[in-house]
Amino acid sequence: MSQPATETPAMPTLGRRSLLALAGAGAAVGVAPQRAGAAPAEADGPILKPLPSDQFVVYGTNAEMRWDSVDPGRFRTPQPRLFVRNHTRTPRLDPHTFELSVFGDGLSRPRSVDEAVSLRLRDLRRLPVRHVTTVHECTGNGRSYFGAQQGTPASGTQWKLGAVGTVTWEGVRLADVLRRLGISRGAVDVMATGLDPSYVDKGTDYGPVRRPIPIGKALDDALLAWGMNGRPLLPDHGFPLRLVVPGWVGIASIKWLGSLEVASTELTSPWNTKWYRMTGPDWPTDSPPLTVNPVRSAWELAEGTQLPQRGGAVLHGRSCSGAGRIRRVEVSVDRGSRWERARIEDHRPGWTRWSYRWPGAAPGPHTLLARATDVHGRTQPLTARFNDGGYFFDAVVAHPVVVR
Ligand SMILES: Nc1nc2c(c(=O)[nH]1)N[C@H]1C(S)=C(S)[C@@H](COP(=O)(O)O)O[C@H]1N2
Ligand SMILES: [Mo]
Repeated sequence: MSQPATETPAMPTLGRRSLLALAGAGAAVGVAPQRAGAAPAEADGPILKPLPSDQFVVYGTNAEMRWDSVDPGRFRTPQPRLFVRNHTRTPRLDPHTFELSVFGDGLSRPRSVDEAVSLRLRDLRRLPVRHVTTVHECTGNGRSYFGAQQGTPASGTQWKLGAVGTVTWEGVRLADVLRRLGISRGAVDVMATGLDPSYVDKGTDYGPVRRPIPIGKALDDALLAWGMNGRPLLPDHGFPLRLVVPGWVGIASIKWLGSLEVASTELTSPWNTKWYRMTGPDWPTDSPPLTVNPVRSAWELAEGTQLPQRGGAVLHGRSCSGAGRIRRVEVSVDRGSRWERARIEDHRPGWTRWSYRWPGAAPGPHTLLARATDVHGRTQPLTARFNDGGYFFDAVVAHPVVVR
């Protein structure tokens, strides 16, 4: 696809079988959710796609995109270049036997796990197909700057700013699936559970990666996606099916989606009680689970890039917000005394590319600052509020350059 259509409904062509499956009747009912569909092959690493060192920085089971490898002319992040965040490892799943189980007491006809409706990919593909462009970003993006810039390191993957991308997903609206199955008026939460191996940390087995979202978000714009940028999902990004929760913390978008529980009560998992909430001395003990991503900005430059004494070079960067588009980007080359407007290059869903004409400077070390503001007036502070998990580092990052 050449243009990122935000919403491209195709004609609904519901065959009889899928109507039956999506109505929860007939042979599709009564199959219990299956745990991990395939054991990882011995030789597999935690990430299956190639991670060339000029494009990625690898941290164990995770890998971030190098901003200096981004092509300024390309709006979307190619799937092979998108960051990967795996709690354990990428499973190899068979799309032909793949089934998504849907159950819970929030369905209009409540179903136990044993009575779950099983949906095949072909059942889902009969619903209206949507293409949605989103910024896909990890909650911990920028975490390393809690230490590097604020002197208060937070434990967890020491991402710089590359745990983000903009992609166009292909799939069906979760609302279309749930409405056809029938949801009760009392539905509260939808728990999405992955088929990757259980997450074990310091001797504790937390079970499979899973996190609930409120029914309102589920019915608003959540997608069940099988494609990215016109291709099937790569295994690392959730093949054959993942949840996509636009604008929200990356953890909400559960990969390798094995089951959905629609519940009439609030659901919890360690991923919304223990992690992905603000905790620490500065936060109340009952801080809610994190949802909408903050505003962040990055330069498409390596740290320590050489810039010319004489001005004129055009520098590029991108900014994004989980809440909507970016309205304004300001740049400072004098550590924040003066801010100038960057030139905004995109007015479409996803992140915003911008450019700035380097004015030139005396030889020596210098710092570039970029600060974005979204359409809701949310902007980037100079200091991010510390939290134990190192989430939501949204402060302006001081990008070092050298003039010679
Ligand atoms: N099943 C499962 N889903 C998951 C994860 C995971 O480890 N397992 N990681 C989450 C996190 S923390 C993020 S940021 C995104 C990363 O998606 P990506 O690897 O496709 O970029 O997936 C989320 N969904
Ligand atoms: Mo994440």
